[in-house]
Amino acid sequence: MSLQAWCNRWIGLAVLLATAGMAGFLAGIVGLQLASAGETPYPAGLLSYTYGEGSNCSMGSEIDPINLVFVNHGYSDEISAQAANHGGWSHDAGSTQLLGDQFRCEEMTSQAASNRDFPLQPRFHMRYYEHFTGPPNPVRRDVDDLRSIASSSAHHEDAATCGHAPDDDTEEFTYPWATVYGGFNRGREDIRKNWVANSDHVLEDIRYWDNKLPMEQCDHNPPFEHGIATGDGWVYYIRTFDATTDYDDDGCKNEAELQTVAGSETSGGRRDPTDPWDWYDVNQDGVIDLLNDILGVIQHYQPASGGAPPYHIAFDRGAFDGHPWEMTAPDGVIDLLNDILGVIRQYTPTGCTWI
Ligand SMILES: [Ca+2]
Ligand SMILES: [Ca+2]
Ligand SMILES: [Ca+2]
Ligand SMILES: [Ca+2]
Repeated sequence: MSLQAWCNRWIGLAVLLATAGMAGFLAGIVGLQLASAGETPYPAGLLSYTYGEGSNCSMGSEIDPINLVFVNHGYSDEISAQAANHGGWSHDAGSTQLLGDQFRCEEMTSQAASNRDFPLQPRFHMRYYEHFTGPPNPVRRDVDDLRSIASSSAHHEDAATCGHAPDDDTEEFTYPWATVYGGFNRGREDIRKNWVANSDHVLEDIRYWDNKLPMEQCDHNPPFEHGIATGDGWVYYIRTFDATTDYDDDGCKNEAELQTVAGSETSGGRRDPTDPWDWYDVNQDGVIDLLNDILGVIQHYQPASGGAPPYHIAFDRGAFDGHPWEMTAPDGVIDLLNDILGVIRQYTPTGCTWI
């Protein structure tokens, strides 16, 4: 078979392993625990390495393993801002690399590194790539960004005489949740420390991608310098929502909408933070109550298009599609079945809350 076909088969196998039960078995070996499955943000076809410029993302030109995936709000400007806020990774200098999926082989979107003022000192560094996965949101452009995913290769590296070189596998780094070896794994753990343990981002999943080719670094000079860095094949999926933001402007904040436990729908959960119609809060004050919301819809009862009283889109929803709170976009009439009963079904006087 051709090199390309062989490469595609290998990539397919890697993706398959990443999504299969292999993860649970291998978790014990490296001492990491697989997180609860939940939603599946893994985009089919996402490659598991970065590649050298001009390489066509082909087998044999791998450079760094992907070890992070930012989900839900993996927009490069946002990642850059978060990297600067959490750990001071504010320097965007470094060589470019490529990443592909089944459709593309493209240059990375951006990068971030620590130690901005001392570029010859050891530093953390990551490159990242946007993958837009969802359909455009017809309501708000910025909400589209919530549907984006970014994959990233993070590492810690020294400034060697030959250039930057990730810590080699002889170096051990201990975190409260794991001990890891080498600069690639250290970089990933530092993101977890800065973004999750010391901040409010969420480690949504840990998956095994099996991307652990030993990478020879420029300072590889045996027997004096080991110079080999190897990723351990594990990828952290980090949800980058800001808990205090209400992206879809429906009156319920992201973290509340993202609750998944049965029963959490009574506090705004099991909803979509990109869907402005699934929280029937007509004045967006965080509660769905009798006075403003239910009576508000009743007062705007207008079962025929163009009839009195005055129509306003805030009081209107379409029929629900799935759970009673999963209402579709306004349909131009405010009637009994969809709208008045719809808001009554979502009565939540205690408001949109989460723990
Ligand atoms: Ca919201
Ligand atoms: Ca919503
Ligand atoms: Ca309200
Ligand atoms: Ca309606």
